[in-house]
Amino acid sequence: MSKRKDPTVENPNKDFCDFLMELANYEKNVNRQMHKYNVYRKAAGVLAKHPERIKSGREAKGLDGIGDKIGKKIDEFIHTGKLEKLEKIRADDTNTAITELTKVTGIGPAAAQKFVQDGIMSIEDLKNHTDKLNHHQQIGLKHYEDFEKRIPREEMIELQDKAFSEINSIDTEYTAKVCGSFRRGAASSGDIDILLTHPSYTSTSKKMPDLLRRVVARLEEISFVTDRLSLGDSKFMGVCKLEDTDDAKHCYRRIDIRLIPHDQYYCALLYFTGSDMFNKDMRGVALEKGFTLNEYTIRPVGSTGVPGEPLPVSCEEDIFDYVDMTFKKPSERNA
Ligand code: 8DG
Ligand code: CA
Ligand code: CA
Repeated sequence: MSKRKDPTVENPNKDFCDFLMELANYEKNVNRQMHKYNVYRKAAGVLAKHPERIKSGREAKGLDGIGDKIGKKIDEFIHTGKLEKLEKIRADDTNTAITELTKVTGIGPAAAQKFVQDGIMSIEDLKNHTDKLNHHQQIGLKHYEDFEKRIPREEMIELQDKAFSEINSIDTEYTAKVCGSFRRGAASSGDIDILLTHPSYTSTSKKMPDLLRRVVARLEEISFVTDRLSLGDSKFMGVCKLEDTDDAKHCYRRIDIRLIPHDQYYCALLYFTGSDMFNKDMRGVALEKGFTLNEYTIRPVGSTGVPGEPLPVSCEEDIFDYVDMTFKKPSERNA
């Protein structure tokens, strides 16, 4: 999951969302309390979608996903313009160091905590201790400034076109799709997420890592992919960049390519289109209706609680049909 939000959407409750996201990230990165992280994130998401300015904690509590504690924080923020809890968090050097270090791709909460124990408190400190970084973290540090920048939609389209024309020139039977926030119509994206599939590769055939490796190798040959962060049988994480010209300099961008078995393509497409909040909600609905849904399959859950065989899926609509939800276009999945 990327660490930025799309800032281009208007939001009358932005200051509330900001402090909730700051608390969310604190819970995730410093305390590793994923449940609290999700509670704050959910509340921020609900407020971000609310079309009017919230005037009290009481009013906020009327919204789905906002309880007593968050209601109180909203009141405190309205009355004092700040939050005592956040002021304390920000005043703690360890907290701020962990928060800063986890902005580097490849540095998670655990690694950040280790660095801080070794006295490495900032991005600047990391630059003086690159020997302590693994390969992924070194590349993350090298492109730290670029990776913090969002990718405008026009550039996403250029990146997509470049990648797809190469993929197609290797084998026209590949299907590739950019998902994530781009598919949801976002004006800017944190990274480029490509799903790749091929009719010869299914969940019952052997693994076919070469289908992914050939693509990565070709994209490297044309200097589109500039670094590898990791390459497995079905997932590539790396760095890409458009060619600079006299009037356009380009940033280094994060790219993920996932090779998906042909019969699992639509479950993967749904999952990797997100948003991850939308996925959580839809998985909840699926469970209520007696199905278990993940990035691979949708399966009925019998009275014993044991999932059955995967159901046939030949488009995203099929999955919505199974769980009795009206179809939502990608642009309507920005929960
Ligand atoms: P962004 O890059 O513009 O910031 O947003 P994004 O495209 O929505 O997020 P992403 O982090 O690139 O993840 C792509 C999709 O993957 C996301 O929309 C939904 C799905 N996804 C989840 N949970 C998770 C998760 O824990 N990690 C990752 N990497 N992806 C997840 O539903
Ligand atoms: Ca993305
Ligand atoms: Ca991604």
